[in-house]
Amino acid sequence: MPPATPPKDRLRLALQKSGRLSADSLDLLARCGIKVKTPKEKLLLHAENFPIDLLFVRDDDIPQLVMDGVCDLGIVGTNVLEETALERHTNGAGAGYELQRTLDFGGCRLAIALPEERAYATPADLAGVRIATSYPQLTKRYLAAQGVAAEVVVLTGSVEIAPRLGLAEAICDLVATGSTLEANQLRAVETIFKSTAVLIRGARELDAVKAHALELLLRRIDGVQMAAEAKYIMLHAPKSALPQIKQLLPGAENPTILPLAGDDTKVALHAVCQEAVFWETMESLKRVGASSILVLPIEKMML
Ligand code: PRT
Ligand code: ZN
Repeated sequence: MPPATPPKDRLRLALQKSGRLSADSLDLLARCGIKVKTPKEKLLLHAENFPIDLLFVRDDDIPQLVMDGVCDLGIVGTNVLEETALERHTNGAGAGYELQRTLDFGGCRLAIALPEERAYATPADLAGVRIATSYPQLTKRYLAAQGVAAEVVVLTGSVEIAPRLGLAEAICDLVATGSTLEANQLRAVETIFKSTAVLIRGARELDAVKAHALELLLRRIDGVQMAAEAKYIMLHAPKSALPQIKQLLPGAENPTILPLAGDDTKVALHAVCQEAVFWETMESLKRVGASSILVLPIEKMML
């Protein structure tokens, strides 16, 4: 069935087709209540219940698609975004975009790593070293800022094997857990960029219909992201312990206090905590007299 909204009124969002950001990007949209039929063999999918079309592409293409106005929105790592923006500046191409939201997935860092046995104290030790990377712009920017003259060798994949192949003495690559570096007997010595997935939009102004849809989408994303952190806490407490209990609740405002049937000395307390509730917090609550403590996840939130 064709979508109810005409294409010109539908937002077009570029997403990674397959890779580390794909599942989380689709999951975010699903949590925002946006339904798409998942067969991703299709390049372009229409959402069934929201005026948005999804374009599935390689992550490296996402910044261009947004900056060139082919797509209104994109979800991409800031590593790829910043590298593309720097490259376009270097080439004199426009690199306009607006950051809409920082997302809670895709976290990693771009780090310079050396063979484990190689001595390193300061960035000056990189002088004259060949550094293999898929991020030449970010690497060169870091080296320039440090005033270090090193050679940047561009590789598009498997950067971590460059030292063993004798292509370079160091690498500058993305690190998440660090296990890839460890498996290749490398150690990170400098973090040059911290990355996370973001939602961006092009610099061009949207017409009123699309602008309204974007506003709605952003509000839902905020609701999902707030809910991901937040917890609903319920407990029983002696009335006398309420001041201490309220102080222990992380990021909670105005809890609801309800009477407990058959017990005048105790009340039930319900509160939304904006931050994680750790075991340590629950243990402290118990110590000041709380009992029957329940911590529940929150699916959606609108303040
Ligand atoms: O095909 P396409 O071009 O779309 O995908 P891709 O292969 O270029 O990218 P992909 O799917 O690997 O990563 C997409 C994005 O995920 C990256 O641009 C980052 O923004 C983000 N991301 C988060 C990561 C990692 N974590 C990550 N660990 N991207 C890559 N890695 C790689 C890293 O390059 C290294 O090889 O994972 C390895 C290190 O992982 P650890 O856990 O061993 O440290
Ligand atoms: Zn890529």
